[in-house]
Amino acid sequence: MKLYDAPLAPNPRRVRIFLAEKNIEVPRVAVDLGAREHWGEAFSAMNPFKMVPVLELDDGTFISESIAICRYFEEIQPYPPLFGVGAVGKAQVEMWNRIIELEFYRHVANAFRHSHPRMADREVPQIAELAATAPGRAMAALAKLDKVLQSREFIAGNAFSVADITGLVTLDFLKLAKLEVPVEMEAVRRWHAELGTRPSAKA
Ligand SMILES: N[C@@H](CCC(=O)N[C@@H](CS)C(=O)NCC(=O)O)C(=O)O
Repeated sequence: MKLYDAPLAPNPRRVRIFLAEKNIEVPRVAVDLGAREHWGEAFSAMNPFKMVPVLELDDGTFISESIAICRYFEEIQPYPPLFGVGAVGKAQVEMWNRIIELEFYRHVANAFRHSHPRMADREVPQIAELAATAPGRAMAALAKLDKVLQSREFIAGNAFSVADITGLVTLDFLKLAKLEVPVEMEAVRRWHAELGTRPSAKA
C-alpha cells in the first residue's frame, strides 16, 4: 500500500491526520506538485483528475478523494470511529463534513487559486471576480460554524471526527489565501486552537 502525498497541500494532510488519529502507518510517496509531476502519464493513470492524495492498494486498486481514502481506513480499522456512531451520528458527521467542504473550504480554495500567480496554470482562466467574492463567502460560512461551536466541543457533536479534520486543514489553509479568523469568532478560535494541539495536527 502507498499513499501519494504532497507535504504542503491541505487535502493529503486530511488523510495524514486521519491516519495519525487511527495510529496507522502507510508508506508515502511525495508528489512534486510544483514540478507538475501529477500531470505526467504515470500519475494521470492513477487519477485522471490529476489530484493528490491517491491511495494505491496492494492489488493495484487506486482510491482518490481524501474522504474516500479515509472511509477505506475507517472500514478496515473502525476504532476510534471518525465517521460517527449510529445512524444519526454518522449522518451528522457526513453533514458537517460536506458543509465545511462545500460552504467553507471551496471559497477559501477559490480565494487562493483564483488570485495566486502560482495557480495560474491550474485555474484556467483565473477569475478575478471569484477571488474577490470568495473571502466574504468563506467568512459568512465561518460565522455560521462559530454559532454552532458556541454550544459544542466539536463540529459534529461531542466527539472528534473527520469533519473536524476538514475544519482544521481549512482553517490552516486561510493563511495561504491571506485570510484570518476574525477576533470576534471566539468559538472558532477555541476550536482551531484545540484541534491544533492534538498530536495528529503535526501530520
Ligand atoms: N476533492 C479532492 C481535492 C484534491 C485536491 O484539491 N488536491 C490538490 C492538493 S490539496 C491538488 O492535487 N492540486 C493539484 C493541482 O491543483 O494541480 C480531495 O478531497 O482529495
